[in-house]
Amino acid sequence: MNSDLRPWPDAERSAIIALWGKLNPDELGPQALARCLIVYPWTQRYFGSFGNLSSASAILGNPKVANHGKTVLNALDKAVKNLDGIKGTYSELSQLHCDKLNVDPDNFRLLADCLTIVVATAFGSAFNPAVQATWQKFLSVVVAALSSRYF
Ligand code: HEG
Repeated sequence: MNSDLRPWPDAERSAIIALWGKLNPDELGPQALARCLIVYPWTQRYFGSFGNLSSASAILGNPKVANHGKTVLNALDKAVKNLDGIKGTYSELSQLHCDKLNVDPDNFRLLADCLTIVVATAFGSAFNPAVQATWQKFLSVVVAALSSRYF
């Protein structure tokens, strides 16, 4: 059942699935989270238990950051496999980030943007403007779903 606003056009659906199939979450997840913590240092406030985040190289070499980056990116698999019900798929995760972790929802967008940069770097010219448009649309739906508990 489609609980999101609009159905995905077939071309976008297949573009997301194709890109996801070529993407290595265990490699790109750590890179995306590390970038987010380096580029937007205030996001470090949620990771007080992660140890040394005192410099870019500390963040890039921090195993807890790497692990959590994997967790975050692997969680996107659920959205890719459930494109028509992303909001429902992430209702519990949204609740966790809102009620327990108290993560400011603006940060979802920041992490999504870092992820786009990491994906663009990994795919080079294959990440053409049309692919980027669809990828960012997908991430926007994910961000909206994670933010749903807040509003
Ligand atoms: Mg979140 C936990 C996914 C953005 C801070 N995050 C989690 C978990 C998942 C997840 C799957 C584990 C949940 C569990 O243990 O049940 N996070 C997730 C996604 C995205 C996201 C898919 C956005 C694409 N998270 C996000 C952002 C921040 C954040 C932007 C803060 C800037 N997440 C956060 C923290 C935890 C999680 C602090 C708990 C980490 C821990 O203590 O291990």
